[in-house]
Amino acid sequence: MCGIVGYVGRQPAAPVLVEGLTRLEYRGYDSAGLSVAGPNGQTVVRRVGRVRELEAALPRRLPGTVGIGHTRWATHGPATEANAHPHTSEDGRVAVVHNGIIDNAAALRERLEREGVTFTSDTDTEVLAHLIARSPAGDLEERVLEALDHVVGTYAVAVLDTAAPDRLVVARNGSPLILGVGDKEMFVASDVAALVRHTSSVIHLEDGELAEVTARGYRTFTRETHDTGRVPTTIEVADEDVDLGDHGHYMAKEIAEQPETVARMLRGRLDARFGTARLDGLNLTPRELRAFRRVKILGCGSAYYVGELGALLIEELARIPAHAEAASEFRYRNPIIEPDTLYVAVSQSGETADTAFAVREIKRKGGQVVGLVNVVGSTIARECDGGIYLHAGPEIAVASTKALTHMGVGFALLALLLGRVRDLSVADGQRIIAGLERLPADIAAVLEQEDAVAEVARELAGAESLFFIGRVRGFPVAREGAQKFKEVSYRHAEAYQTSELKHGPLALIEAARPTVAVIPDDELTDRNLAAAEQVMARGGPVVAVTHPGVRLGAVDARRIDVPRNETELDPIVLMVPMQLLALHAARHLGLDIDKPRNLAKSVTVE
Ligand code: HGA
Repeated sequence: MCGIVGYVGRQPAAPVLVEGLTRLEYRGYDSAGLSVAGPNGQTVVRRVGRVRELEAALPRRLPGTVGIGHTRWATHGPATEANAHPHTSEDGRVAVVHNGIIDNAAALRERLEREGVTFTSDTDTEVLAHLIARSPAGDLEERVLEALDHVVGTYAVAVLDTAAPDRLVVARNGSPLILGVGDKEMFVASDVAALVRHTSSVIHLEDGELAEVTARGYRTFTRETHDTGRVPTTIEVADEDVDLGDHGHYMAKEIAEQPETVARMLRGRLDARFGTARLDGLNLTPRELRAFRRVKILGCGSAYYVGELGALLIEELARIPAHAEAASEFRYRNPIIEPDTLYVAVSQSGETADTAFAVREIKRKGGQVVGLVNVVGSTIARECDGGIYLHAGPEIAVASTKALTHMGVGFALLALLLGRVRDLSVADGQRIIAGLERLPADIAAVLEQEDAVAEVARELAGAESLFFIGRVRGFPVAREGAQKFKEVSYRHAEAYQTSELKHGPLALIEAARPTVAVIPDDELTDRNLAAAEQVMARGGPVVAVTHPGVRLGAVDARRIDVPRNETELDPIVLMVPMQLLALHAARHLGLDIDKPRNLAKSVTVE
């Protein structure tokens, strides 16, 4: 999704903006641009394509110390230079960068055109530049406020006006925006990744909040309050967390980090004596936890699939009916919100617009919602009543890996806690805790087989189309396996319940269409083996993602073995080879692993 950076200070702004935009590249974008205010007005440069192409196009001398920059992910109008941000007013005085969608842009454009304004882009954003430039209000802060009064929609905006060249005015409504406080310099960004090199002192703006930012500091305000008096907090993201190191790709780095990050996530959260989890951030007492009669999980894409895994874990350990639904569907269907249901919103970034909307709808109807979120201080994390931070560290690759594993662990902790306030015995709780403690080593054991998995991945990369199958707890693993594979290798990959194979898709099985079958060592192994045999009998190649104890017998499959954990936790480990299959298939095909085409990291628009 789009990224915003801004700078006001003592250094030339352009290199700071370019560096910040490079840090936001992981979010996915189609074009980039920046504007720097100098003694003779501002210089706007925009390019379709990568930030390095923008950098190459910059004039050699660009000494201004105030500027804004943007990476665009088009929603209104194609990816062209004219549509790239910043957008400027007709006299070139006001420049605007914007993330989000202005819902009433068409009506505003029509009105402005009637008043004689000539538009130079197809974007919704451009109306803002004209509205601010034409506002009858006084100084820049007031003109931005006045212009935003006409606007319906979501935005994070940063505005530069050469009539007030010592400042930026920024505003947030529904899209994240953060101020970074430096020494006689200030930064603005839509994502902390763009700030970490410069400062750890940040302010997350709230919806409806604006800020005036100069080299000397900042003032935050709203339409009603002259000064909301926000004070900075300290973020813990270190510079090296967002550096690639020796890894060829962020996806590879993030997969490799998992043993360490999972161990970190578990620290302090396991109570071995009482066989339960410590999740103070949920803000729920045992009595409140006991009162829930249902759990409803909401997430999008992979977070939804891990949510399905979470629902199974909760049903198995706590015996409470639990169900996952795509938040992107839930929000559009006037959902029934029940007071005795615990709602769980799952999102890596905490900014997923569809999930955030679902959270608001639940709260509007009086429901109780907790978050499973990675990014501390993000919108969903702040709007939920409580939650479990995933502590996976920054995830840069568009295709999520470690954050999903952490979501699986988060659900296991939640299921354990819900189980222990009901009928799960201490002994069973302790068994799950021992399993959780083994997870880092089990994941490390899967990663040790990377070369062998890569070989299988190269074979699979040759197929135009594949099936991923799994049964019960194996099905979310298959769904996520197919999702990851299609996201980064662009191969058609379809997930099916193993049990449903004979009810339709078997018709498609042939030598050119391999099947990746999840076959854990559990009470369903025989059923899964029988299905794999049916695939092979029709000439379909099979890759079994399985446990060492499973005897494939007549099934002549390639096998990938993962260590056995506790049955309920096995799916978390089984997801790891799926990540490696996708990574290595994409590597073999020479694709842009960290930034798959058409996809963006945090989907902050509808
Ligand atoms: N609507 C604007 C910005 C799009 C955006 O925020 N994408 O993530 C445009 O189309 O330029």
